[in-house]
Amino acid sequence: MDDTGPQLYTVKCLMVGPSQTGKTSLMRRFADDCFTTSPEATCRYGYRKKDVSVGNTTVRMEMWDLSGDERFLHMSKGLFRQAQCKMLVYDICSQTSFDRVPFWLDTILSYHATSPLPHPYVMLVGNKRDKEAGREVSTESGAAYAEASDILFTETSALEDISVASAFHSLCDWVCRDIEGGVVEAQHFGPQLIETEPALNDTDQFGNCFCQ
Ligand SMILES: Nc1nc2c(ncn2[C@@H]2O[C@H](COP(=O)(O)OP(=O)(O)O)[C@@H](O)[C@H]2O)c(=O)[nH]1
Ligand SMILES: [Mg+2]
Repeated sequence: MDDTGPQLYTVKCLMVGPSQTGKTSLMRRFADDCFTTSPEATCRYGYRKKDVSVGNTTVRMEMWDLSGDERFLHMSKGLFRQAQCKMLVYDICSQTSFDRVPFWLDTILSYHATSPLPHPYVMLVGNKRDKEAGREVSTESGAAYAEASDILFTETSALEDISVASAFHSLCDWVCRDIEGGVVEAQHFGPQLIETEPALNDTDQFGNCFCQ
């Protein structure tokens, strides 16, 4: 029995991917258990947090929701560097959004190149699974891409609350498994990070609000 009591890790999870795929909706469904048909467009980023239990461990998941507008990606360097996990979201009813997945994964990997972590901890998410009639991307295509890229995969519906919590939980499980297995040092998820906001560098300052 561990006499230090329950562990508490902080995991920052970046919501990335093209616009209109449901990043904000997934975050809100998970954190607030709500859904709106017309969420406000994401200006630069949004933020939520939620505690997740993994065995005797509590993971405080901080979700940072990025704008999907690729033109403003360079403003989010600090968030890419600090977030240990990423949820890469496309819309199963939009082949165009799936076609941008490699771009977003390359971006994640380029920031990960200088990270001390062994993995970029990415979950590929095909959202809007409730709209089967409009499906343009097969489940097999999503799964095959994820397997070839060594990342997790699931399909979700923020609208109908399908597999949303389990997607976030899977990322937490992956991190906790790696900490327990000695694959990654716990200090990267340490309690000292609790309540901290990302230290934004010069290019990360708000300035204008880039709504899309
Ligand atoms: N049918 C359906 N619509 C969704 C789902 N998730 C999001 N939407 C809708 O898709 C649009 C874009 O969602 P939003 O969360 O703003 O996407 P973001 O730009 O990636 O943050 C909004 O009209 C949402 O109501 C879903 O799971 N199913
Ligand atoms: Mg958004």
